[in-house]
Amino acid sequence: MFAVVPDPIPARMKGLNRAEICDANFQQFVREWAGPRGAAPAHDEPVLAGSALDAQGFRELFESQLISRHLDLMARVLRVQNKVFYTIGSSGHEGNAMIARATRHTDPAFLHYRSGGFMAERFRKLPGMDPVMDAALSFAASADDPASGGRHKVWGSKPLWVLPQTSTIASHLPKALGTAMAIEHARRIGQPLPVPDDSLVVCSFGDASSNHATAQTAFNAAAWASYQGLQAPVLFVCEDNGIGISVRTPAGWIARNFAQRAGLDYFAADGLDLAAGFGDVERAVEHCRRSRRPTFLHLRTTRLMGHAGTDFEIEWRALEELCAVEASDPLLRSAAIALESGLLSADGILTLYEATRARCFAAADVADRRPRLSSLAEIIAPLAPYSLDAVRAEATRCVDADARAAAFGGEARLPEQQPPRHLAIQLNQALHDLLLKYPEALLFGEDVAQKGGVYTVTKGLQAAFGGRRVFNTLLDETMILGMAQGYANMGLLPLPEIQYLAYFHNACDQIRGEAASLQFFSNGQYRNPMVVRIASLGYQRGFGGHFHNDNSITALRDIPGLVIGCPSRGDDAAMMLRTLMALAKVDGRVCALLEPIALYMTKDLYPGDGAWLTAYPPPDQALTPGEPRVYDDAASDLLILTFGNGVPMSLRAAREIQAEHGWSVRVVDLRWLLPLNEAAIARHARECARILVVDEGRRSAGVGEGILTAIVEAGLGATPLRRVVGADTYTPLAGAALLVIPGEDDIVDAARALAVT
Ligand SMILES: Cc1ncc(C[n+]2csc(CCOP(=O)(O)OP(=O)(O)O)c2C)c(N)n1
Ligand SMILES: [Mg+2]
Repeated sequence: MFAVVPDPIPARMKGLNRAEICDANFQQFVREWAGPRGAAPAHDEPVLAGSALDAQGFRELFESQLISRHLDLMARVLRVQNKVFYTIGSSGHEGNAMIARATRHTDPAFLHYRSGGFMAERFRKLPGMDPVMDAALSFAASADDPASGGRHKVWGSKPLWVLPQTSTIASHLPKALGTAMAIEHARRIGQPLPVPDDSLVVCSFGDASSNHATAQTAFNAAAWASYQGLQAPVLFVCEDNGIGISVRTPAGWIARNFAQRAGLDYFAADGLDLAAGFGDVERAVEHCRRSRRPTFLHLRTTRLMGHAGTDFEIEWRALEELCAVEASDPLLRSAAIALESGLLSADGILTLYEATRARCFAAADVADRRPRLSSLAEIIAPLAPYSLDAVRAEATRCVDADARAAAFGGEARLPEQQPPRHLAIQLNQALHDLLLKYPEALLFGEDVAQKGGVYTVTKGLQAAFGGRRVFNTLLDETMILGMAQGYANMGLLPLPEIQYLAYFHNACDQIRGEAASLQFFSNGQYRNPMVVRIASLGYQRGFGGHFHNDNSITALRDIPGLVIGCPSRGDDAAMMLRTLMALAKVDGRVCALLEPIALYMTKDLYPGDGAWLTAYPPPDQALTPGEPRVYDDAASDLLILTFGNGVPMSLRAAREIQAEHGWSVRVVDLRWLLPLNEAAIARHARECARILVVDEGRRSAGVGEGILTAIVEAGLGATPLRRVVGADTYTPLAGAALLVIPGEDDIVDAARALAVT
């Protein structure tokens, strides 16, 4: 504790704004300093005897702390004037500036929301940048905010390798670890890195957040990696202020939980005291950089002014406790170091303090007068970039023909020279082609390597491309998707596999909150392209129950910016994969390929006809995103709009319907489920007399709702139409499964209902 807790606490202090109290405390503390005063050390001498921090370093860190503090104070004042829109501050955490000082600006950083000190210090690493102005623009949600373009208050910077984080907690740990793994991995496969080879990754978070499943996932995976000797130079920085909003972290919990954790090398540093803490911070950083091992730095901090501006701690916390916390303000300690060392006089400190305040308010004033986001088009511009021509060119770009022939074992063994095959084989061959085409592509997931996946889709790929490009991960979907983001951040092109759709759901946030949001929150400056393959949907005969037959894609369907493709046959799957890879490569898009499990091995439309086997499309063929496949474009009595398993079912049902009613039936396989091609849906709907929507998903919030909406919004709601859709239930085991998802009979019945409409 550096300041004295008033005793007794005057009643008037109860009504005061705690930010004002911290502000006043600092000034009073400096003015009333009566402690020792040394002869000022030279700039390269220790700031205090025995400190690893020299005077120059201390001075700069202190300035960074002051910048951070005054940004907080400014935000509290201007929030009520509607000039600032975010008040989660860094006060009490300013010591994290030491991490920035001890690392490089090319060490990718994924930061806690209390990183004002870190940012101010990292800004020193490149000339001509102004941390105050950048932060002020972000606080003001100005469209000129260099980090997010005014979309969110984030700590982020492209030139400084700070990938923007909003204020969800823990969700960034998996990708931080993934980025660290990628730094090592890229070298092993001979791919260039966008940062120096010996970079480490900084990842900070709060004490309460360390308990979160997503954080624990990353700690476990880091330990899992280091246990096997896999290098992962990530510096986890736990900024321990002892509390999460209002929930106390039990005293000693962080040390108890992490100090002895195998595979995580634990360091502790005092983040409240620059002179004492810096040496320990440096040691942790150097250990991580040199050993390339996951390192856990436990940084002591405190939390001043409540969780955010809306948190009136005085209403739920004892005043004595608040005063005690305020007395541990790290800025008081820094002022004491400055005074005690003789480096700065009281007047010097107060002048610097006021000058920093003025600088922050001046920047805020400028920021307030800058434009804000003013149109939807502007807001969503970076969300879903789509360069049609470039994507098409990339999707159909071929590798050298001789090299390709050699890779497949000779001209005669090229997949397009083979007889028609089923979906699983064509996916496998397409993946083979894509791993050839993109040397930076990595394929990974559970069981994908030697076994070749549960359904053999990835069989032989590890043998062909080696264990560095095709490999098994630990059994953890959150980490699989975190690794994908990390690899993408380092310039690789990940093809993660999620073994079953049901298991995507427990890792959904990695796509929803993180991967798909990166271009949005970085104003298109950062991107994490990937193609996530997910074995999906129902109708597996004799296998599995709900979790192997999950038919709901709703959780994916509303993720902004995500592209979802769902092929129903092998040739489409191959061409779709090429397009998705091109979307990832060219536009940085996050893409999902839903592979209908029940169609993997399907060979026939009718028993023995082989009609569901397809020729392998040569590598210069791809799909245009959104483009459906139409079966009998000339038919107009009945339109069936469907996808996935619904396609062969509808084609079979169409034959019965034709026989029964004499109708010509047009079956449209939408193939692309996000975004839905509403124009194509409307076109086909307009051209046909009746409409059936066959959606194997659930009744509520399924794709069918989107299709119907497109029809109605196109003014075609008067057309006789019906939806054939799964029930709102989980899928039961065995034959009972077929009672909850649509069957051919249901389609035929629905057509009958249309006939009497
Ligand atoms: C996944 C998630 N759950 C809940 C929240 C709401 N929330 C924001 S900060 C916070 C407490 C975090 O405490 P800690 O990790 O100790 O960080 P501190 O704020 O103390 O620095 C909570 C519960 C959130 N942002 N994200
Ligand atoms: Mg905390």
